Amino acid sequence: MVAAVDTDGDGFISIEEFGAMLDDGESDAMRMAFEEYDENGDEMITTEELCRALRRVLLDEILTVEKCAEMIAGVDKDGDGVISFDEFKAKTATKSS
Ligand SMILES: [Ca+2]
Ligand SMILES: [Ca+2]
Repeated sequence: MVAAVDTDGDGFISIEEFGAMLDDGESDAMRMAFEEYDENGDEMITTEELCRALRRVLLDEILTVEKCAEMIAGVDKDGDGVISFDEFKAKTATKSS
């Protein structure tokens, strides 16, 4: 455990190393959440993928593609019409703080 976290090999876990370990745990959880939405694993969440995932979770059959596109647009910082992991991460981080 110590060896795995102790990146500079001095036998002690520094605050920086400890922080890096926590960060990894956090992005793992986010990665898993992201993969829930990203069905084909291409690192992008499309409107269709978001729609399908939300219908699965909310059991909301009347959730429209337009509504999903709106949600995508709210997260989609670079405007390419899909949500990348970075955009997803940024959105999740804002929400939890
Ligand atoms: Ca995808
Ligand atoms: Ca984007």
